[in-house]
Order: sequence, then structure tokens, then C-alpha cells
Amino acid sequence: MSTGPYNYSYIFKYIIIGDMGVGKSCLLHQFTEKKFMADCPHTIGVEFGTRIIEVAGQKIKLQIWDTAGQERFRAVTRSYYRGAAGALMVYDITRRSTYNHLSSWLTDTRNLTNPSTVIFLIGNKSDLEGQRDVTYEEAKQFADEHGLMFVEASAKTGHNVEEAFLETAKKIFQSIQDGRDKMMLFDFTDAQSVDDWREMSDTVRTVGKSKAVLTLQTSQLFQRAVLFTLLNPQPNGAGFAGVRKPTNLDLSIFRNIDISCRGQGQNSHYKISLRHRGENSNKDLSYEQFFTVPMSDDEFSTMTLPLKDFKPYYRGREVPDGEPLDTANITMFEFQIYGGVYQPIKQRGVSALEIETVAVSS
Ligand SMILES: Nc1nc2c(ncn2[C@@H]2O[C@H](COP(=O)(O)OP(=O)(O)OP(=O)(O)O)[C@@H](O)[C@H]2O)c(=O)[nH]1
Ligand SMILES: [Mg+2]
Repeated sequence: MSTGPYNYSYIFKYIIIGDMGVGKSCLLHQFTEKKFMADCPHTIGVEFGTRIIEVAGQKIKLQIWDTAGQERFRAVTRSYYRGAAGALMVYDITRRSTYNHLSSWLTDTRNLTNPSTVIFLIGNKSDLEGQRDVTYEEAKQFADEHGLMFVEASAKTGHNVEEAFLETAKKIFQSIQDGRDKMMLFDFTDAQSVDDWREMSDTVRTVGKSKAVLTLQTSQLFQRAVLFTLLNPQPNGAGFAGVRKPTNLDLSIFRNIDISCRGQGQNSHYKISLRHRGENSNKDLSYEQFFTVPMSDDEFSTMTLPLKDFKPYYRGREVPDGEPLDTANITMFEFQIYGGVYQPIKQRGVSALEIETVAVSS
């Protein structure tokens, strides 16, 4: 496993939901900082925390969105559920109303996440036993009826806080291992920046000069990445533009790469280029798969690229007897638009590829 900023193999997105004042922010703070924040202000919109944990010898980065419980933020917080692998649903054991609202939180969670999202119910403030307003037994029964994991915890003492976050991760990891799930590789709807994607375009040729820029488009309601490209290929089609990012991915248990995207502009033919085992120089083989994106003004589509269909290439030309891709050790991920020197399709000019997420599925 490499060191540096990529020293984890998986990223899991969590959201924390529940009525205002139940202790969502305090739970997150206790988990990331191991401290209790006695006078925590109400969360405005959403806040964010991360921590790297280890499950079954694998480093996993938890990307945790702490949402505001106040009703007036509901429209904003609802836009953060998508793609969550884990949902921590919190009530306050000293306030029955926060427990009574769980079915409405559960409805939102089920509607806005996917069926494999792990939902963990936390009865917080277990240190306030004297003011208890909801019994352990009734909450346990509610959890069992709805297939939720459940503990009572205290963000104040730290009791069961670590357990709730870690058990959720274990369950997610288990379902990935069982092949029932997807794993997010790049979630541009959540990304803080795309600065770690580096341009790789053929800016050096005298005739062909191309350009690619990956940038985040962020609005009040959504975020995504846009790959803007300008292709100026040579007459035979030689030319390319793209962006790449170093990775440290073991995808051996997965079958497909799934890209949620849409295309606009002149060109619709792209490829994903992967590299393995740190063989990241242009003297090494790359592993490529071509795809055509739907050109649409409104709908995003999921492009599914089977991992077994990444073929070895050397400088744009297929190497039929090249060594196959080592899916257990993928060290570079690249988006590229190509002029088509060895392809029946030739393209040139200006395009945009809007990308929401890149995931893997089994
Ligand atoms: N005794 C006790 N108090 C807690 C615990 N967790 C949170 N609190 C207190 O409860 C209050 C609300 O906690 P927050 O974490 O801000 O609640 P929240 O769910 O994030 O609230 P919103 O951001 O408004 O949705 C704070 O005054 C905390 O000090 C706990 O486990 N025990
Ligand atoms: Mg809060």
C-alpha cells in the first residue's frame, strides 16, 4: 500500500440524519476528534467530516455528511442522500418526539438512497438515563421491524460511538465482498476539489495541439465535474486530450466500472485508460476501453464498462498479446477524448463531458 494522500483503498459516504438537537454533530465530532462539544451550534445546511478507519486489513476513508435537523433545511439536506453507503439515523432517548419522527426519516432515506445503503439507528444521549423517554426495547423492536442496525450511544461519554460508525463500515464492506454492492471510486457530486486530476493532452506535437480541463461545477442544488476538451488532431486523427489521477485501487472483486455522465458539444467518443502496478510512464502499457456517451440536454446515463474488456495498448495502438490488466492493483485512472488515429471514428473540436460519479459494481 502506498503512502501519501492515496493511502486508502475505499471511500464510503455516510450521512447523519435526524431531528434537530438529537446530537448528530456531537456524534460526528466525538468520532472524528474524540471530544464532546458541549455547546455545539445548530448545523446550517450540512457539515462535513472524514476519518480513515481499517476494516479487515483494508483502509477505508469515511466521508461523513452531517445534516441540519431543522425543517427549513430539509430541501438542501435531501440532496446529500444520494450515493450514501451508510445512513446514521439519530434520535434522542430523552425526547420522544425525535423518536416518533423516525418513520419519516426512514421514508426519506429509503426514497433517496439505494436498497443496499446500510441504515444504522442510534439512540443518543444514553448518559441521561434519568431523563429517558424512550425505552431500549421499543427502539430495538422498531429497528428489527425495519431491518436497521441499532445501538444506544452517548456523544458525551463516547459510549458506542466508535461502534456505530465502524459496524456500519463493516456491514458495507461485507456486502461489497459478498458482491451485492457497488463502490464509489470518484464522487464528483461530493468532491472538495479536482486538483489531483492532471491534464494529459498532446500539447507537444507541431500540428496537433489539444487541451483538456476538468473542473467542478457547483450550484446550490447539485455538483458535478465537467471535462472540457478541445481536440486539434493531425489529419490522420492523431491527437488526444484528457485528465488522469493516481490511484491505489483493488477492484478484483468487481465486474464493471459505471460512469454516470452525459455529453455535449461536437464529440461523443471517449475512453477510459487504466494503468497498473505503478507502471505509469508512457513507456508502459495502458489498458483502454472506448465508449460513446449519450448526448443529452437533460438526462444523465450510466455507462457500464466491464473490467475484463480493458485491453492493453501502447501509445494508442492495441497490443493483442500484451499482459492483461491487474485489476487488484490499479494505479492510474484517466479520462480521454481521442482523435481516432487507429479508430474508424475520427473526431475534432470542442466537447464537454459532465460526470457525476464513477463507481464499480459486481
Ligand atoms: N448529555 C448529552 N448531551 C448531548 C449528547 N449529544 C449531544 N448533546 C447535546 O445536545 C445538543 C445538540 O447537539 P448537536 O450535536 O448540536 O445536535 P444536532 O443533531 O447536530 O442538531 P442540528 O444541527 O440542529 O440538527 C448540544 O447542546 C449537545 O451538547 C449526549 O450524548 N449526551
Ligand atoms: Mg448539527
